[in-house]
Amino acid sequence: MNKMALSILLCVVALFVHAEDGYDAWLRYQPIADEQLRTEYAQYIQSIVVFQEHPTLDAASAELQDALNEMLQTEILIYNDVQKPSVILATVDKVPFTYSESTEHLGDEGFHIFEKKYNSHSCIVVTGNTEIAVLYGSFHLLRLIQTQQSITKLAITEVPTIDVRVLNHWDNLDGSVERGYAGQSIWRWFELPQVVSPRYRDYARYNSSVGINGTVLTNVNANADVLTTEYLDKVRVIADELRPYGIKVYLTARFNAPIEIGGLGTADPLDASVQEWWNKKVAEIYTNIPDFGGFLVKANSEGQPGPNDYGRSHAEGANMLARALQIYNGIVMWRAFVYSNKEPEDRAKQAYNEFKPLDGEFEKNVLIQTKNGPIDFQPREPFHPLFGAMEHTPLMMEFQITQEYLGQGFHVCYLAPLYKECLSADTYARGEGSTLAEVIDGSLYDTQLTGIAGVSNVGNDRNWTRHPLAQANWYAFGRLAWNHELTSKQIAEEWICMTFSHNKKVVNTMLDIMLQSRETEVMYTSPLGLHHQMAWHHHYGPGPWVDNKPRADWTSIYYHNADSTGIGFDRTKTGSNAVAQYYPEVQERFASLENCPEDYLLWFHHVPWEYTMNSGRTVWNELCYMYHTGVQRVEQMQTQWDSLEGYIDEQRFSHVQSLLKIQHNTACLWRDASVLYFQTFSHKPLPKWFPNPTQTLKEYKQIEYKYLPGSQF
Ligand code: GCV
Repeated sequence: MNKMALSILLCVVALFVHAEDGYDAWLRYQPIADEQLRTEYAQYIQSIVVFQEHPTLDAASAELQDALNEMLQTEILIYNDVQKPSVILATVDKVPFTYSESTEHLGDEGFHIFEKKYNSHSCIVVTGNTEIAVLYGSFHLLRLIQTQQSITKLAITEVPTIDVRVLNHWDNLDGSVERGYAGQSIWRWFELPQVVSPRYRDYARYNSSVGINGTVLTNVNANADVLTTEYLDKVRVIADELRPYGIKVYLTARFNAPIEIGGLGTADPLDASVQEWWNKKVAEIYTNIPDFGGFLVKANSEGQPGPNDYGRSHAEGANMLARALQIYNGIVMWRAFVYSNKEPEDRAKQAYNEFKPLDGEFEKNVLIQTKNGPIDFQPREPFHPLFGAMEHTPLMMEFQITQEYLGQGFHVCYLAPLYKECLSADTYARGEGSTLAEVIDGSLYDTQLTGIAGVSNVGNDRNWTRHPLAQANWYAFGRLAWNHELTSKQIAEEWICMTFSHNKKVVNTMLDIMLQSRETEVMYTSPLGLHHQMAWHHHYGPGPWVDNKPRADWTSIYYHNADSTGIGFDRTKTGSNAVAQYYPEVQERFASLENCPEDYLLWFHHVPWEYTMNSGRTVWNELCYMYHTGVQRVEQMQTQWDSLEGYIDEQRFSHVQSLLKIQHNTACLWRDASVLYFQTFSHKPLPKWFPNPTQTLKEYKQIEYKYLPGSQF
């Protein structure tokens, strides 16, 4: 293309490109630029009919109306009856014709969208057994239009694969957010219940549009105050705002709340007065919030109180709360993220050791919420061995959406590939093909209650997630929670079209950046199965030298074990034997030096510096190669992003461009500091192609990040 043609093209593109602050996220209903397509849609959809009065159907019709008015540049009218409707929104029992199909398979949330002749006129029917199913269907219909797909002859049925699809906010009552990188909490506790932020409703819309159906408002490092009458009144108001969008509210329950706010002398779960206290508290909650979802509990972990303090098991603690909630259909999400202070054994083994013996002892409304890997949301971990190991206990997945160890609010790191890698891992629990996805969607063990949680990355930054591309992780979590068979690419593609542009260059460039970004982050932070190498406290920059902390397993040296002979954590029989927690087929693969995937090599093995990798390089050279390639890939991302100038709005373009500079600086720091540090053990020269570090190891070690968002230190 010559220069003239290019500038004309850019001017045309610019006509549709104006400053945007990202607030609208993927529900950014821009006029459809292709006039022919816009006209086709507009001819097809002119009116919406809703026969029933219901807040959720009001929300659905209002969303469709606002969105279509904008996208089609027309005026869509809403009727409660009309001769020739374009879209009918109704639950199956209220559709204005005989609906002969059985809808049992749709359950409470599945929807059916189909074309139907009504009064000799073709219309789109969006239906389901409940109003919320109709809302989900409406968002689906909108997504088809947002991604510019055909809406004629529709015949779509979707049913979510997992029941409980929740965000976990690590938000504190003082407005701070633990590991939150997008500003303060969106919950404005002090102003509630009087002031109701409009963000609550928008938050509900975004969640509902991807099928998220619950939110835990408060941090797992819990504050009992949220259970006081004063705070429950505030929670009630949030619940009222979220309810029309099908979002249930859950709270974190601090285990010794009966002592802290109840005035009791104990929180022993077998004590009758403690049980009575919780029963009354739960009754009070349901009086305020009739559809309250239940409790999320972090107990006996990182200083949180729990049943072990009274010599009781996790099952005894969880069951006490579960019994209090049972009559209201509430649930308990009890976290498996535990590691005891007394046990100096490999931390990766502790959750399995504590929970596996309790299999079958939990009440039916308890889910064991388990992080994807056995340590802690590292850039890459093998899957948690508890998945598949508890046949009689529902396990729910806990993913992290906030990027605690993956560049926080500053790096592009699209997480769908991480989620997919974990969900598709084979546990071999019932022979080959027993994937983690099947464990959590209940199909492997015919589990009745299923769930998935994502630690939220939402804050009160104008664009919700600080990094404009981090919105994609919120979106991807929801889409996968609804349907874990979607691919990372499919999700990214629809997100880009909805959030940025349909322009092929934009879509392809962003796809390339996003799909590689998680691997890139792994390369420059913790390649080849290294883990927990971050700086003390804030978890952002490098700190492979971190030692001498209150617990060995809070240091980095505990995990990399570098010495003059080699590097890595021996988790085979000659070491901690953590491999034994996996089913035999997985065990064999991870335990064998030859068969262990190189991505997990240093997670499971301590290997000599001279060990030869598949590439033919030694471990030392491979490490240098990985760190350096990670940096080069960030440089490549920068070039790719720069090429989008003029194709997307200036505000978000330059925001991402500036953040990529931060990402590049940090990637260089990770590379140079890590390699210089490990060199003190390998005693090997840097490969010739490795750029000269600009500072000494001593200087790198002195770099301190103070006041990083989300770190509280
Ligand atoms: C909420 C890690 C994080 C903590 C977090 C904890 C957890 O240790 O660094 O901030 O606490 O995980 O998941 O409970």
